[in-house]
Amino acid sequence: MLTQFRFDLHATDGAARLGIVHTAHGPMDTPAFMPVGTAGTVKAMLPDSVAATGAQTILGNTYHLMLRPGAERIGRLGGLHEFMQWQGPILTDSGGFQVMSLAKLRKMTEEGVAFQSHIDGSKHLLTPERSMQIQHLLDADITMAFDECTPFPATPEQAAQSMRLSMRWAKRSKDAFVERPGYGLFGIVQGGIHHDLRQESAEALQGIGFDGYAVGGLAVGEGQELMFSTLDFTTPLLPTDRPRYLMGVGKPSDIVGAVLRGIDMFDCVMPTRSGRTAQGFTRRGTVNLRNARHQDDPRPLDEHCACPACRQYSRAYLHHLIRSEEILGPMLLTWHNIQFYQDVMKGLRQAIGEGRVQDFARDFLATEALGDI
Ligand code: PRF
Ligand code: ZN
Repeated sequence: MLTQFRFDLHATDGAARLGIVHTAHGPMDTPAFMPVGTAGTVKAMLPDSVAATGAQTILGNTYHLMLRPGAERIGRLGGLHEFMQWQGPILTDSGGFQVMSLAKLRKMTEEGVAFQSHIDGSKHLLTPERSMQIQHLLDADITMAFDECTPFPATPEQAAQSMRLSMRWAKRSKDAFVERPGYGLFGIVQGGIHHDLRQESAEALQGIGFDGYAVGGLAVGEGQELMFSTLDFTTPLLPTDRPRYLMGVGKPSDIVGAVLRGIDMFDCVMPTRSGRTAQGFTRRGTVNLRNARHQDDPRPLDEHCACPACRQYSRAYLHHLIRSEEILGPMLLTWHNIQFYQDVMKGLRQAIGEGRVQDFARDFLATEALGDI
C-alpha cells in the first residue's frame, strides 16, 4: 500500500499542535525542526548522524542543486534521497528566496526570475513550472510553491504587488505539480506585516488548495515582536487539518514562540552554520567555544545533552579543536547543535501531549536567559 500524504492532528494545547505528517519516505512528528541540507549535504554531518539526533526530514534547495550538479543529473542518478543517501523525507525550497539573496543580475517578470549563477555566471530562468519540474527531479516529498519573499521593509503597495504575484505563481505551481501518493505541495502565505494582505493571501491559497501552508516573508529583519504579532493573526486564517510551516525560522526562542502560535514545521541554518563558527547552543543560552575561558574546562558543553560532543568530550577539547582549526570541531558542534534543536522539539511535543506547553515555554525562556556559567 502506498502512503498517502496526510497530516494527523493528535492533540492541541492552546494554539499549539501535536501531529504527524506522513510522506512517501516516512513520517515526521510535529512540531518538527528540519536541518538544512542546501547542497545535498547537511554540512559536516553524515546522514546517519543527522538521523541519530532524531531529525526526520531535511531541507534541500532548488536554486543550489539546479546550478550544481544540475537537477537532470540528480534525476538520472535516482533522485536526491539516493544521491545523498538520506532515507527520510526531503522538503525542497522552490528557489525564489535563494535567487533573490544569492544570484547576480536578476530580472523578475510575470513569467519568473532570470538570473546569473553566483557560481559561474551562467544564465538561467526559474519559473513556477521549472521549479516544480526541478523539485520532481529531486524527488522531494514536500515541494514548495514558487514565490517571492517580500523584502522588509516594504510599502503596503509593494507588499501587495509582491504577494499577488506570488499568488499567481502559486496557482501556476499547483497546475504544474504532478500528484503522486505520499508527495505534497505547500503554498506560501506572503503579505509582509499587513493583516489584510496576509488574509487575502491565505484565502487565495486555500482557494487553490494545498497539502500544507507555509508562512513566508518573516524573519527578514522585522524582529521577533512583529513576527509573533503577524503569526498571531495569520495562523488562525489557515486550515487546522493541514501542516503549517514557518520558513527560515529560527532561534530557539523564535521556535518556541511560534509553536505556541500554531506552527508545526521549521527550518533554519542557525544550528549548522553557527556550529561551523564555534557557537554552541545550551539550555542556558549560546556559548562561543573559541573563547579562552573554556581552555581548561573539563565539563561537557551541555551536561543534559546525549550527543557525542557532550557525552565524550570536554569544553577544553572542543575549544582546542576550534583554535587549531581542526575539521572535527565544526563536526562535533554541528552534531551537538542539531541534537539541541531536536531535543527542544521533543520537549515541545511531549509538553503539548501533556497539556503543559505554556509551562514548558516559560521554563525554557527563563533558563535560556540565565546565561552560561
Ligand atoms: N519563501 C521561500 N523560502 C523562504 C522564505 C520565503 O518567504 C523565507 C522567509 N523567512 C525563508 N525561506 N520560498
Ligand atoms: Zn551535545
